[in-house]
Amino acid sequence: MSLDAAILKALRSSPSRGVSGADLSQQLGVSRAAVWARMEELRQLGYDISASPHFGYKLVSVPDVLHADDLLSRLDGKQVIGRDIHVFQSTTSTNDIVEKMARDGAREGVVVFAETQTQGRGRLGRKWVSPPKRGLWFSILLKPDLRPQSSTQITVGAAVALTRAIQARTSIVVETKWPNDLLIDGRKVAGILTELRAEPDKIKYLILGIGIDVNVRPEEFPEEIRHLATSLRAVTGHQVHRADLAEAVLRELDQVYRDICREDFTGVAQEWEQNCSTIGREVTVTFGEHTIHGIAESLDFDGALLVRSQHGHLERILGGEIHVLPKPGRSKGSPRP
Ligand code: BT5
Repeated sequence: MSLDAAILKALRSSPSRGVSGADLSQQLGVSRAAVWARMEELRQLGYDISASPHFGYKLVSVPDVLHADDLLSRLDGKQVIGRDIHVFQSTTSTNDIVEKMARDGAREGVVVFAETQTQGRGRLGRKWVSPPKRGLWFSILLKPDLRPQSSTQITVGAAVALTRAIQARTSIVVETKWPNDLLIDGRKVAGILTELRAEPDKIKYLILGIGIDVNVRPEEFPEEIRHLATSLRAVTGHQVHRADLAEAVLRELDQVYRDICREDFTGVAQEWEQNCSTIGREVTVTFGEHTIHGIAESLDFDGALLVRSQHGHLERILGGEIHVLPKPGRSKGSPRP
């Protein structure tokens, strides 16, 4: 852990009493002058750190910036997801950076955030809009011991983790749409992009890319998606602290990932089904030229969506475009019962 991360961790562990320069210097094995110099640097970055002869140093407030040392200092050091964190001011796509790290042999669990992306992407070559400093745009390298067909478990697990973290930090209950959308009142607030390198029966590595619209203002979405997208700020009416949310998201992702690696996907699937706007609904699934129409019944053991087709067959859906049809209701002119 870097010196900045160790200092922030020590300050967080004693929020009311503060920590003296002498204690910090002893704890961290550096001089008091070195501690003082790091405090100055952190203040330059916007961290409000008070200092008094009586109480020592105290962390008063944290800026709304993403800072790798700050994020690392919030985690317990035993987690897989977030054992190494990088923050870029701008990238093409965080998935590209992680892909390169994976090819260079990085360990699983590394997380790359960017304050903005110039070529953020969704599935099937679609664009992902990433306005600077308004969201959490990040990717994680994972090496799960799963068959490629089961990678949907990771996407579904990520949706569960995001749902928990968003609810904990904002009290908003988001809906999930299989496999990768998080919605509020039918508008998309987050998306998940899972990209893999695999051998026929084993995942070599998987890149989990996540975009959360935290403080995006409606006018910052391009016109063509304004009616489809929303942000946590737009819904709550106030700014949401991105580093606090990032901390909650990383903790929940780590928890869910451990469950999946322990082959305990059932609990994750049940939680997903509770928040899901797809199960029980009439859906159309399109793969290229091919379309299936039916009722989404449940999730299979590996995360596939089970759809009962018009012809009564149970179809396992692992990809494609899913469209949830509106619930049947009375049309305007229909008589009241
Ligand atoms: C997704 O694709 O929802 C996956 C999005 C993953 C984004 C993250 S950000 C970090 C990492 N690095 C990347 O380059 N990507 C990942 P899909 O289901 O294909 O949805 C894409 C569609 O969502 C677009 O065609 C737009 O209609 C809409 N969209 C684009 N930007 C959006 C935004 N910021 N918020 C809500 N909707 C958006």
